[in-house]
Order: sequence, then structure tokens, then C-alpha cells
Amino acid sequence: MAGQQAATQVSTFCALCVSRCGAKATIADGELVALHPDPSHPTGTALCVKGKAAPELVNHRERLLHPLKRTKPKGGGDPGWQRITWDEALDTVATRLRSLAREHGPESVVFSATSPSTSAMSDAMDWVMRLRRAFGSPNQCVYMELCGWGRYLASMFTYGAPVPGTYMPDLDHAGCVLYWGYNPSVSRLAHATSTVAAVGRGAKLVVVDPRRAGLAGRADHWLRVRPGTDAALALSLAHVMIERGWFDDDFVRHWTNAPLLVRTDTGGLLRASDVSPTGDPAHYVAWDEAGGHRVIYDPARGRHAVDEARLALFGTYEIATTAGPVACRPAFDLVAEQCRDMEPGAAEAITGVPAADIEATARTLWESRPVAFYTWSGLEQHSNTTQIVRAINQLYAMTGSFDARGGNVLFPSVPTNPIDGAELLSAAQRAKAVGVGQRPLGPARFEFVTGEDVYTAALEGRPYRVRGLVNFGANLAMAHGDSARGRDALAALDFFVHADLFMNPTAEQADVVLPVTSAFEAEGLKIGFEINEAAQSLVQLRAPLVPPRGEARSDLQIVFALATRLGLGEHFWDGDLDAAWRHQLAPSDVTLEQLRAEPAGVRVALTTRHRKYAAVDDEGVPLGFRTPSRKIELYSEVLAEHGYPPLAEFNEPRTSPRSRTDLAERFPLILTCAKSLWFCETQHRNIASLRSKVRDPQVELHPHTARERDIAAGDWVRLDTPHGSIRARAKFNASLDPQVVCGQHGWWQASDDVGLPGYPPFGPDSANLNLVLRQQPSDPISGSSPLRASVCDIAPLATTEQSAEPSLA
Ligand SMILES: Nc1nc2c(c(=O)[nH]1)N[C@H]1C(S)=C(S)[C@@H](COP(=O)(O)OP(=O)(O)OC[C@H]3O[C@@H](n4cnc5c(=O)[nH]c(N)nc54)[C@H](O)[C@@H]3O)O[C@H]1N2
Ligand SMILES: Nc1nc2c(c(=O)[nH]1)N[C@H]1C(S)=C(S)[C@@H](COP(=O)(O)OP(=O)(O)OC[C@H]3O[C@@H](n4cnc5c(=O)[nH]c(N)nc54)[C@H](O)[C@@H]3O)O[C@H]1N2
Ligand code: SF4
Ligand SMILES: [Mo]
Repeated sequence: MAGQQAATQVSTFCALCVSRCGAKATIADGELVALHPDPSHPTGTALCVKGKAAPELVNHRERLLHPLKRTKPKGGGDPGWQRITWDEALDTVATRLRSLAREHGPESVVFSATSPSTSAMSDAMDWVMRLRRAFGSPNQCVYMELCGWGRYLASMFTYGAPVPGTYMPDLDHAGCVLYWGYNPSVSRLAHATSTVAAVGRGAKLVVVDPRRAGLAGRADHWLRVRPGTDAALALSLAHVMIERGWFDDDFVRHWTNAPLLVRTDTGGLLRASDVSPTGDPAHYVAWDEAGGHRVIYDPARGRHAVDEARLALFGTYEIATTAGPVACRPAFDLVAEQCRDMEPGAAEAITGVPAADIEATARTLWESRPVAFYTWSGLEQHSNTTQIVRAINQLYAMTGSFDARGGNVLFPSVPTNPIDGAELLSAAQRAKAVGVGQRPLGPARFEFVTGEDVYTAALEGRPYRVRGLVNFGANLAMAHGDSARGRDALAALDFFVHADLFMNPTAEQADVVLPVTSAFEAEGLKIGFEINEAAQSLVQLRAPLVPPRGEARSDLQIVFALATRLGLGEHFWDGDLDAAWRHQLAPSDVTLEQLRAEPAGVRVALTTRHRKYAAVDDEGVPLGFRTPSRKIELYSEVLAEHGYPPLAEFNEPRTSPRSRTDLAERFPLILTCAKSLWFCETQHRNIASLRSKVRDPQVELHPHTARERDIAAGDWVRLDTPHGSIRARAKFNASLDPQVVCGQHGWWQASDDVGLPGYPPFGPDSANLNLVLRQQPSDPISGSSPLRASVCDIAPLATTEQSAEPSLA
């Protein structure tokens, strides 16, 4: 046809969520027409509805097309956005940030970004970190306490490494897949397709979830846990395994600190210096059961002085110390005792999971090894997240599957130069991260600060006033609990710049808004696709499929431009992104030219090595683990030294009806939440093909619970918590415990194309779940918010309330 070019197919990947599905794009007349799965790509088996809606996202008429500045005061209604040039925008931002740093220190500026799991921020996250560090701020606010602590950082106290997270489930070889608070059918398609394949070849599947969601329907064991009681379940499973001898005795002796003796008088680990004046305080003590004497363990050697098979795991031993005899027990004996409190009957009473199912699941975990596991959102947003994760980590250690083929494996990575700028921030600046004082082991220790701490710093000046925010996308006010406080904190800032594809309720509080390209308009470098060895081998430079909309620039371009204007060009290759990528890629032997010539990516041969902890150096010292004892720490001295429990324990969620008996009568139900297949977090409600499938905010509840309240399926209801009420439509789900309801967070946007309204993010008529949830009481170690086990109730929405037309957002 005249004037029309033939459609072309370009290899790419969808960057809209953590799955990063390999895809082929159809381009016609300079437009992105469609995305299709690319089965030749390691994550390309399928695409979800959101990926298929990519053209709508790219071409959406609400896209931000030009830099904007506010002309009216904050806190009021209309910000009076006025179009400005990129030059003016970048100059304003650089000038304001420099003056904040000069007058109040660089720590007064917080950097934030939307999660790489819900956006294309994976393209730029490390560079945003580099910018922050080069600028000198230790404060990065990126939901670590809601999304990453459990997967990444809490497990450092057990394994010295992120498990799961960096150690990924080897689904291709697993004997048993364990998903705990994770529903990849919705959240990570590439994992879901691999799991279906694993089940197809006979792997067992265990799913722990209050809802029979996704793969739970195909599971050998679906354990319907009461929200937030997961630690009790994990301890109970461990109890059954210990009682029956269903644990990897050899692994536990060799590679965990289970044999180390704990003093019953102080509760601390017995040290060599306790038993001999010449003993080294850095050495520990175990009991040689066969020989009937104590043996010293030197972490620097990584081995006990006798064959580990001789060491006691159970019992009480009287040890002569320099201050007299002290009864001591191997750490494992204490673990066993802690678990004994959670016999399946006791655990059933707490978790709601039938005792027989706990027994049967323990057997499956043992008999179907190797076990590969993943945990995520279901466990992240609780007042007891760290204990839940510690309990699951302990259970997992007992299977002996760690870093074994078919277990959780550190797949190799293509070698590259690190670019996150870790070396650019001084220790003195790092120590200023907000929140590190209250929770010294929490995410702030790793420069990830919590929403609650940022809001407190902005509103109350504690520990100092936070005055600036550089935000790449994140919808902070809606993503954290206590949305209204979030809005107030944002409004209190001296200067706030927000870069995004769309306006959002957080950006409404900004001084300057910058338009960002969608992933389909910009180059993006992905080194390794994470889920297995083949995926890790792939390096792909996503080609721009269509030109940028309006004046939009990629996050990376913005980072580099801002860096040079801030006078930080020396750390950013003077703004030359290609030079920066060349530096990053140098050790890989893959060149930018190769990558640009090959949009499907370049594969670098990698070989997975298992059980790397056992590899020995020239002196026979095993690599071990990056923990103080060089072993997997079932007993954590680091936690003990900070006044936290050294062994995993169960704590009732602090916002549940059982702990808040004062509220339980008025709010008898338990509120949790889950992601939607159709939308990412607070996004995508404005996309017609998606919104037309899920037209209204929903809350899932059991039909009995609804009937008791005169609620029919599809009715508008009021979801009440002690902090207020929001609206949603009742969706029946008979798989739930009748006491549990499941909400959706993220509703604010209208879809004009399908004529469906938005909802005010704050105030009456809201459908924003986080408006009626709070960030406290939080997990004492991580500061994780109790978003998933809170008291609530549901009532029919009064007819007058229903007829009030929600305002368009
Ligand atoms: N109650 C409750 N609250 C939750 C959760 C929950 O399950 N329940 N989940 C929590 C979790 S796990 C997370 S990670 C957070 C998520 O919180 P956020 O990371 O803030 O994610 P979104 O809410 O999806 O908002 C993303 C914003 O970034 C913009 N954006 C999208 N792609 C890009 C891009 O490539 N560049 C830039 N600059 N901007 C982009 C979008 O337009 C949108 O405005 O929410 C948390 N909040
Ligand atoms: N379609 C889609 N994909 C996404 C996202 C999205 O918003 N939409 N968000 C992305 C992001 S940022 C993230 S963090 C990931 C998260 O991915 P997931 O972790 O899979 O997300 P969720 O669906 O929030 O939670 C998983 C399951 O936890 C269950 N659950 C709730 N409370 C509890 C509990 O107390 N205990 C247990 N054991 N389970 C519980 C829920 O019922 C749910 O089925 O997904 C990413 N991918
Ligand atoms: S699961 Fe969907 S949104 Fe996520 S990367 Fe794949 S196609 Fe894109
Ligand atoms: Mo997340």
C-alpha cells in the first residue's frame, strides 16, 4: 500500500516487570503495533496481558511529554504546571540540589526510584545509586522494607547472602518447589512457566498462601496459612523434620553453626576464651560426643578440630569454664526445643493449617529433595517479617539443598565492572542514613531507608530534616502505608523533582516533573536474566523500538545529564553513556557494537558450579559462608548482640485480632492483599484493554462472611480499619478462611477511554488501601510495615455513598 512500510519484527524484551519476558515486537509505520512471546529467549515462553498492552502504554494520551514546573504553592489543589525546557529543568534541579547539599549536607536529599520489579527501572537502578553516592547521600528510599528485605537482606543473617534473591530456585532440576507468599502466575511469568514445566516432569509443589491463588491450584500441598503466622508454620515443619530425623544431618553438622555450644547461663555462644585463659575469643566451642570432650572451632579455618560426624547436636554438657562449670547446649538442641513448642497441633491452632497437612508437607520436603524455594510479598509486609524469614531459612538449611543442583543456586554471572558507585560514598556519610540509629541492622545499614523514617525526617526533623527528593517514578505516597502522612511529608520538602511517564499522586507534590520514555522508546542494557544458567548467559541491549514521545528522555539519560550539571561528570564519563556502558561491559568481552548489531542479545558461555561453600583453598580451608562463624547461622550472635532473638521465633502479628484484642470486636476480620495480574502496583488503571477487564477496585472475601453482612457478589462495600474506610467491590473467594479478606492496593487512576472513574488517593471516597493502613507497628529489625495482617471489617456501602460519583483523578 502506498505510504506504508512493511511491518518489521525486532527482538526485544518486555521490561514492565521483574519477569522481563523475551519478546518480538512488530513495528509498522514507526509505531509499536504488538509484542509477541519469543520462545528462543530464556524468559520468552509467554507474555502477559500487560506486555500485550505495551502499544497502549506507549501511545497513551496522558503520557508526560515535556518538563513541567510548579507555579502554585504545595498543599493546595492545582499545582499550576507550566511547561519548561529541559535546560531550565535540569538547571533548576542542579541549582536547588547543590544549595541543599551546601547548606544542610548531601544527606538532606533523599533519592528514590520505582521498584525494578514493577517497572523498567532495572535499566537504571544501579546508575541512580551511583548518582546518589556521588552526590553524597546515604538515603535511598526504594521499598526495601516492603518488597526486598525478606528476599534479600534478612537472609544475610542466616546465609551471609540473599537466599532467595541472589540464590535463585533451580526450577529446571528441583525435586520440590516451595513457594511461600509468592504467586508467580501473577507476578513473574517466567517463573510460572518454568514451574509448570517442573511439575510436568514430576516435581512436587508446595504453596503457602492464605488464598488458593495461581499455582496453589496445582500444588501437592497448599497450606492456607493465617496471614503473618508463617513463622509458626515454618517452625512446625522443622519440628516434624527434626523429630523424624528428616533433616540433612551431614550438612547441618558441617555447614551450619548447629554444633556450637550455647551457654545456658548467658544465652551466648561459648568461646574458647571462656574455657581457657589462653583461649582465643574469636574461637567457639563444640562437644565431641564420641570422645567425650570439648573441641575448639576456629572460624578462620572453617573446620572443627575433629570429624564433624563426632559432634553433638543434642544434649546438655557441663563445661569447665575459667569461672566454674557452665551447662551448655549445642545450638541445634535449642533450635529443636524452640520448634517443639510448635508441634503440628499447636501450629494448627495458630496458623489454621491442619496438623496432618504439616506432617505430610514435611515428608514431601524431605523425600522430594532437592528443594528450590522462593518467598516474596506475602512475607515482606509484616510486623514480624525478619522472624518469618529466619524460620524459613532455618527450615531450608535442614533440607541440605542450599546451592545444590535443583536447590537454590548461585547461577553464574557474566563478568562486568560494578557501576553502582559503592566506593563513592564515605563511611561517615553512610552512617548518616535515616533510621540506622533505631534499627542498626535494618535496611538503612545498606543505605535503604524506610518510608516511615523518611516521612519522620521530613515532617519532624528527626534525626535531621530531610529537605530534598530526587525521585525516579516511585509513587511513594500511595505505595507506603499512611498515604496522607506521605503526602504531607512530600509537601513539606524544600525541593522535589520527579521523573515519570505519567503524573501520579506523588508527583503532584513535586516542584519539577520530568518526562520519561517508556522502555520501548529507549535503549536498556540487561546483563543476565536471572532465572537459570541460560538466562544468566544472555546480555541484551534493548533497542529503541519507536522514537521517544514528546521530549521524553530515558531515566539513564536523565541521570547522566543531572550528574554533569551537578559537577559529578568525572564519575559519569562526562555524561557519555556509551563510554559508561563500555566500561561496565569491559570484563565480559561483549562490545556495544555487537549488542547493537544483535538485538536478540549475545550469549556468554557460563558454567554453574554447585556447593561453592565447600571449595577449599590451598590450605584446605573451605570458602564457607560470609557470616561471623563462616557457617550458616541458625543461632545469630549478631542479632543477639543487638538485643534481638538469636534463634528464629514466632511472634503474633502485632496488628492482628489476636494481638489487638481491644479492636477485635469492632474489626474482627484480617486484611491482607495481593497483586493483580492486570496491573502493576499503582499503575495501569488508565490502560483501556486492562481496565476494561477489571473495572473496579476489589476486595476478596468468603461468601459466608459476605452473607453475614448482607453483601452480594459485586456489591460495593466499605472496608473499615481503625484508620478509616475505603471502597471496593465484593469479590467472592470460597478458598479463603472466612475471617480473612484480601484487598488490592493501587487504585486511584481513571480510564477515560473506558469511562471508568478514578478515586481520590486521600480523603473520602478513596479506594486507596494504604490510606487506611499504617507503617507501624513495624518489624523491630527491618521496619517492615504491617500491611498484610491487619484488623478490619467489611460493610455494605450505604446507597447514598454509592450514588456519590467518585471524582475523576
Ligand atoms: N498495601 C500494599 N502496598 C504496597 C504493596 C502491596 O502489596 N500492598 N506492594 C509494595 C511493593 S512490593 C512495592 S515494590 C511498591 C511499589 O511502589 P512503586 O515502585 O512506587 O510502584 P508503582 O506504584 O507501580 O508506581 C510506579 C511509578 O513509576 C512510574 N514508572 C513506571 N515505569 C517507569 C520507568 O521506567 N521510569 C520511571 N522514571 N518511572 C516509571 C509509573 O508511571 C508510576 O508512577 O509498593 C508497595 N506497596
Ligand atoms: N501482575 C503484576 N506483577 C507484578 C507486580 C504487580 O503489581 N502486578 N508487582 C511486582 C512487584 S513490585 C513485586 S514485589 C512482585 C511480588 O510478587 P508476589 O510476591 O507474587 O506478590 P503478591 O501477589 O502480592 O503476594 C504473593 C502471595 O502472597 C499471599 N499472601 C498474602 N498474605 C500472606 C501471608 O501472610 N503469608 C503468606 N504465606 N502469603 C501471603 C497472597 O495471597 C499472594 O498470593 O510482583 C511483581 N510483579
Ligand atoms: S510478565 Fe508481563 S509485564 Fe512482566 S515482563 Fe512479562 S510480559 Fe512484561
Ligand atoms: Mo515490589
